[in-house]
Amino acid sequence: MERSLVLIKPDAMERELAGAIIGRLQGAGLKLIGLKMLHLDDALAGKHYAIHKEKPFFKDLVEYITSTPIVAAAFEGDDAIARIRKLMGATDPSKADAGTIRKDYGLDIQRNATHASDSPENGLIEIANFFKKDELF
Ligand code: FUP
Repeated sequence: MERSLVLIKPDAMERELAGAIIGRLQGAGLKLIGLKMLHLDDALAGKHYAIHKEKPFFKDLVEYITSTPIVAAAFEGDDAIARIRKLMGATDPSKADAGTIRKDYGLDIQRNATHASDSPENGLIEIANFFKKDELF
């Protein structure tokens, strides 16, 4: 069993897509084990995107992800990391496969609707950044 953090990003929140995106993941057989709405502060945004700290887009990315409330979800399942990333599609929605969440809902490489963890290890770390133990079921 693997676990992945999924974020519904500001562009998707503004277009009321949280339910549709979570529904797609549940419909694909991923188990929802935690769910909350929150407005990230700079500290949590910086922690979540720490790996991108030196990238030229880091400042914009933190500004963007803190711009509106978002939804954070924790999902669990066999091979959950690869399955969720496949359902989401490429980072850049214009390069994402047809039928993926980012192709259908993403606007551009920054406003790409969703985040999902990229490894089982990061899934556990990212979920722990967003959820207390007693918020996971
Ligand atoms: P992903 O794992 O698909 O979310 O993509 P990355 O970890 O490579 O990038 C994390 C986030 O940085 C992306 F969701 C969007 C943002 N990003 C930019 O804003 N500009 C870029 O050129 C690359 C990534």
